[in-house]
Amino acid sequence: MGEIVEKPRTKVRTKTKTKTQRPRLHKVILVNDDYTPREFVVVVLKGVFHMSEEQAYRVMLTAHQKGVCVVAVFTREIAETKATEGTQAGERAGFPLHFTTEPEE
Ligand code: TYC
Repeated sequence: MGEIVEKPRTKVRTKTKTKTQRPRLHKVILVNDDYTPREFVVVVLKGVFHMSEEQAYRVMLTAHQKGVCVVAVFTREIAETKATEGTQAGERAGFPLHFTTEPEE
């Protein structure tokens, strides 16, 4: 009588699985304009993005014909740095050359 019996308790454990997220990639986009010389665009693409003459020429021509061209994809930080480097190379030479970035879907 009056004996206290403790129920054995089942411990509920919440497992926390830590999944390593792959960083979202961002596109560097070359934007066409009417003033930057084609050869200058090619030089910048080769210098900043380490492209061959042929690759750089193709990307330049695509931007020239379509208005924009995806140059490469990187993590956000690197994409932004590369876009700034390309845009600044144009600025230094007095051209309105412009690169932007955009996150990939
Ligand atoms: N449209 C420029 C010209 O005719 C060449 C050019 C191509 C400029 C691509 C910018 O992103 C560009 N001189």
